[in-house]
Amino acid sequence: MTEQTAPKSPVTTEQFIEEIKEQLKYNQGVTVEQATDADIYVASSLAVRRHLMDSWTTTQKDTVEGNTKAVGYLSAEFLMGKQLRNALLNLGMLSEFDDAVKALGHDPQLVVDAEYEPGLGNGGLGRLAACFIDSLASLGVPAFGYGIQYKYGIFKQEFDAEGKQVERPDYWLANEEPWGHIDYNRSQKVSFGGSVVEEDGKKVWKPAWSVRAVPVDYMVPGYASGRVNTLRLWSAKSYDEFDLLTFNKSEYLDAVKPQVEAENISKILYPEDSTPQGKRLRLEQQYFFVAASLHDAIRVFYPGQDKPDLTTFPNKITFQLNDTHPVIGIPELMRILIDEYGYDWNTAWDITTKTFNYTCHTLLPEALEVWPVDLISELLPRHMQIINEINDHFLEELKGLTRDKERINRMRIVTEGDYPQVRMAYLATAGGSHVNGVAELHSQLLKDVTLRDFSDLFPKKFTNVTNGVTPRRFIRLANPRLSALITEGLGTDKWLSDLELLQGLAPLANDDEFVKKFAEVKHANKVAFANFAKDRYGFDANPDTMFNTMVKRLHEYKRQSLKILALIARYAAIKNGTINADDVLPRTVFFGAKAAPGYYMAKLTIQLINNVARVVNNDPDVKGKLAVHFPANYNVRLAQHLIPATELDEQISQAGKEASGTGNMKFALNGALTVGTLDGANVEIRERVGAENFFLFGMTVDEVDALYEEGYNPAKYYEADPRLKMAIDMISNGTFSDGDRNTYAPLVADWLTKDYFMTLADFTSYADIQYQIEDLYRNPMEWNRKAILNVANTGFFSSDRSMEDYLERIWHTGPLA
Ligand code: TH1
Repeated sequence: MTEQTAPKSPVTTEQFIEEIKEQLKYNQGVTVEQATDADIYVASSLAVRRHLMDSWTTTQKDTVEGNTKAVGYLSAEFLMGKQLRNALLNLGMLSEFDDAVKALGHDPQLVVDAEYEPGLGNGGLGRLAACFIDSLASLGVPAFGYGIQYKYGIFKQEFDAEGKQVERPDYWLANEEPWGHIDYNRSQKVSFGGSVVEEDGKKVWKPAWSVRAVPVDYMVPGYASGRVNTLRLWSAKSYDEFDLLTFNKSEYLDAVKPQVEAENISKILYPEDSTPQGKRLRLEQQYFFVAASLHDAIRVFYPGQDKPDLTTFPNKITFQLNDTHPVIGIPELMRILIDEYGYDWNTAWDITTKTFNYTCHTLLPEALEVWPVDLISELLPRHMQIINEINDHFLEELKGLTRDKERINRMRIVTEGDYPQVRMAYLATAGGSHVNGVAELHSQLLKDVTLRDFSDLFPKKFTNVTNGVTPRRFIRLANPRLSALITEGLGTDKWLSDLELLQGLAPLANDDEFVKKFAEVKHANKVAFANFAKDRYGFDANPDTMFNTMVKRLHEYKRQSLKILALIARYAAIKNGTINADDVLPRTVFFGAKAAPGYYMAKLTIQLINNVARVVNNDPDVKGKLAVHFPANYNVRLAQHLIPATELDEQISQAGKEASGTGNMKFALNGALTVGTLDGANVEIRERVGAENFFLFGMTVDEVDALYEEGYNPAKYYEADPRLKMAIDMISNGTFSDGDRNTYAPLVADWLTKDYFMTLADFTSYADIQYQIEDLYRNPMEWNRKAILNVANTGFFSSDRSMEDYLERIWHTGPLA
């Protein structure tokens, strides 16, 4: 990326005040005196949006008229976070905003807080999509994000009196939302069901029902690039054509039923992360947004053309399939080309395979989507025919490549048997040009295990692009103190658009003055977080203790239970005097995690964490030594507050299970040290920051495999380490359930008999490395030197770099001229 200095504000503070006043008057219809923080928020957002408008229209025009291929990022999730401050940063208006808002008698922080965070994603996958479109705009690459404007985003998490997770609906659109622009005039018709008939020797799909996909456009402003791309999220509306036949029979409610149900398609985000929910509505959602997006791209790139030459389509736009969720786009493009535009099979297949690429984000076999043939046939009968034909052609192709019949059989896109299924990852691999994993280790395991047959026969298709995160949101906005220190240390702010410049900080790790300033920044962030936590959640966190954080979705493979077991062991050791109270390094542990509403073990783990927190925080014996806090409803906003205040980050999944992780990158870039396993992007982070600046523990992928092979017996580990035995016994005997021995029995039984993710096997090395961590922490200068080296050496993990890798290895395109 070409380095940029911070952009210059297009307005003075005085001008901006006038613009806000004008919006207050003509949009909200309130006077300055009447205006609430929320009014100021809406008015200033609308004013900021106007400043983006010119760049937005020129970017769209250049995208269509220029000869640079655009990128279409198809994703069921975009976890954007709040928009206002990001737009201000990218326009260079942060300080003008602060001053204008103050002049109008409001607190800028409260105005920014009035924005309601859209939660249109579950976790890493959705946040990655948001980072990627930010980076594409910042690089000046023409791009569209395509997804769904869910009416209800990820549920709002609360905890009840027993510490159990309660899910509340997140009706984010109940608030005035100034960023999305609904464009009824660019809507698309998406059809479902019905049957396929033969007419003049051609197959013709006669659908049973249709919905109207209405685009809601969000501007995606680049940082200092002068470019503004589009995130187009589809919302489902019904057509007002009644089924008059039914209506005449005076069954009004039956007549409107299909209309009412049509709008359900974009009503709710599925709250499962890394596990699919093979539900009909989910497939409807997938087809809905993908079909609308493909037709939209044809409309955009061939304006007003009845018979466009779609053999040029792959030169206009390349579509990235974000996991398997949009893979139904492959048969849909085939259908469009053959049925709607009359191309023959081979031409259509050539266009389609050139158009799509597929990113796989997981290794868990249960997370690879498969759809029953029966369901697809019912919902999308023409697509099922096309998928069968793709499968037939593909099997023919394979026969030309190998004589190994078993292998060919394993690679079937459509399985055989009584309940045949379509494997979407296989369809994506066959129907696109490239397949990539999201970290080196993950891409390797994809080739060696998950998609091995494919990589053996099509080795050139496979590549890696390691994930990244945007430094604008996750350093500059989240951590202004560190940002200022980095700029001071480097003597430039160009690092925000060329994050490898952070390497220039490495020598400063030996400069005691700089190290002290760095320590002061971290401490100030801890104080700020403690104040925020007190204000927002009502708990006291002592900034003079080590801040140790584990935030991510709750999943057994991520092993929050390893953390909680070690924490209980530590609690017991202090209480029983096994360790001398004076030798205990005071620590405050923060958890943040949502569990899928139907994921029983994950929800029970949440309850356990909350109750450990309750017991520990109320025990005078450990007061000042150990505290545990679990703020509810972890989201992008909380991440932006907590990450900069964290000193020790936990990335402790079982090796071979976390595809990448992106939290790990955000923490390292904000100067936290990581305790972690050799999993996902941890491997690359450790390589870059140096083994001596990373707390490594636990089994490797090979050791994990060997142990499964040998026969894993978790009870052996329970017997072998008295700390572990003590922790589990305390859970069983009711220490964290008011004496009730049954509450956590399912967790305990699982640990002692199954423990699929080998939490117990990694316990000892995890508990042992804590001594090393605490020894280092007792030497603040040494700790902070290592933290600075983490910042200095993780510039690679900018999503700008990820985008450059995609451009070079997969998309073969670049910035607009
Ligand atoms: C996550 C991966 O678990 C994580 O390791 C990775 O960093 C992130 O994607 C971004 O690449 C995934 N999220 C989902 C969500 C669904 C299905 C599969 C995955 S993998 C719904």
